[in-house]
Amino acid sequence: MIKKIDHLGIAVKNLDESIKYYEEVLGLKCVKKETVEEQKVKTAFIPCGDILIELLEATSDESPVAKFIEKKGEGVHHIAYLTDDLKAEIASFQEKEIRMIDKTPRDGAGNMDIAFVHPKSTAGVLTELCEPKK
Ligand code: CMX
Repeated sequence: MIKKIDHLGIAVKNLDESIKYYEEVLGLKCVKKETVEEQKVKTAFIPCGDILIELLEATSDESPVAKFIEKKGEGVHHIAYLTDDLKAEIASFQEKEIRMIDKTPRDGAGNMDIAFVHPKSTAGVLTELCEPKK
């Protein structure tokens, strides 16, 4: 079952420069930075209420985030929904003929298993499903 929005992923060119806006202007606080090798990104997590802002900086030109910024510029990259059963969610999406980028869970930031859903199946919004690792 989808529980809530877990985080908003925002593609940025420079993590440290972008954190300044969230901390100095919005008055929020970056609580964690983490590199996710598999996704070729550096991430920074900034809580806002019970939702996280996840800033994403590419660590390679081959990163999906580098490609996104090249095409669209910095900005909102994906929405991530928290689920209590990622595998069941993936199966349910596939039954409904929704195009999964990840057909099996993979490692994400924040000690989560994640799976991405293609934006062409989700009214244009790259969507992540995530479940805390057990
Ligand atoms: N949001 C909305 N649409 C997007 C998008 C995004 N973030 N990224 C790409 N698209 C659109 C493109 O604009 C394109 O649309 P058009 O054909 O109308 O131009 C279409 O999707 C296909 O894009 P593409 O450029 O041909 O394909 P890419 O090689 O860039 O791949 C995608 C796009 C979504 C399949 C790829 O980025 C992907 O697999 N993403 C999932 C993994 C990821 O994003 N990881 C980084 C975050 C990791 C983390 O949060 O930990």
